[in-house]
Amino acid sequence: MSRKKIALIGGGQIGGNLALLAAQKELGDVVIFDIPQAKGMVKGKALDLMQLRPHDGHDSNISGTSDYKDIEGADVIIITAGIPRKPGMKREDLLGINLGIIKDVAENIKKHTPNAFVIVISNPLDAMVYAFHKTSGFPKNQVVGMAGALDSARFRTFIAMETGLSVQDVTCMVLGGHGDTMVPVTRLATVGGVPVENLISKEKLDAIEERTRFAGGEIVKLFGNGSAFYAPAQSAIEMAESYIRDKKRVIPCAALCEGEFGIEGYFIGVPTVIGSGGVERILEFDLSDDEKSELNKTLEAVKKTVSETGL
Ligand code: TXD
Repeated sequence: MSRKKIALIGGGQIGGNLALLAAQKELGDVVIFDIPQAKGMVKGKALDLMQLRPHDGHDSNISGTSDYKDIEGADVIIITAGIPRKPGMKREDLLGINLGIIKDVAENIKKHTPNAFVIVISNPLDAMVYAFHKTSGFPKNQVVGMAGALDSARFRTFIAMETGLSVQDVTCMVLGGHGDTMVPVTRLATVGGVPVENLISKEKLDAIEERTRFAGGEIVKLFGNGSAFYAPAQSAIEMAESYIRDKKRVIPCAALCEGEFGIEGYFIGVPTVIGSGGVERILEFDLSDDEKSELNKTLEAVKKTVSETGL
């Protein structure tokens, strides 16, 4: 059986880490695509990663290109094309520039890899994955946005840091848009099955929820130029691996809701089953009144940004 092929559209901070992680997990051969001005960078990153293989003992082929023909046959596409935030910017401020980029990328993906499973990362995420779907015309099971996996990982991290317990045993989810109105579902968070309310005070939990909502901006401020890239890359790789290995992982992802949670026609963070069929199912559950209110608030924020795409 031939190796799978993963094409990374955008070979910057996240793209480079995606290539490293995909190769180390032996998910398949990796092609890093970028614009002609960045062709040298992605060819250099690919060559550098090829030279890492003897230490890792894997044989994935890694290449860099600015020619869309080189992505043909890709099974998975991961899109980070676009600009990241600078301090003081909201993710929504990136729409003006990144929307044009995503539309161009979508046209090329439709032409060169019409059957690929597409994971969109570029911000503002919920609007960018919507724009990709509208422009490409891909079926909803073939298009998903990465955000909830990262936001939930951040939530888990802060809970583990507060309790001093293993992050491996922290389970939780963040629903909704990838923005300041995201919804950490604390009611369902546990450490080894023990509800977090039994381990952390309400005031500390409120602070953890708030830190989770603004965790991206916290790193943007520290960096001064650019945004997080290690955890975002790993988050997307978990989604890609679940597709490639048909793992049926349940991961909070921006999936197209058509009635789920009472949402119609928008990509937003919901518990998503990812397997060889791509987005195979959205798992629903009853929300408390407060959670419903928070989900409506984040949905309104998503609707506003999506409306600005004009799609
Ligand atoms: O959870 C999430 N979804 C977010 C997403 C987490 C972190 C970062 N988030 C967003 O991902 C961020 O706000 C950006 O919109 C993207 C990519 O972030 P990254 O940090 O990787 O940005 P870089 O390092 O600037 O890389 C972007 C690359 C760069 O090499 C550009 O040359 C390239 O995108 N680029 C393109 N590639 C292909 N095609 C086109 N048209 C193009 N334009 C730029």
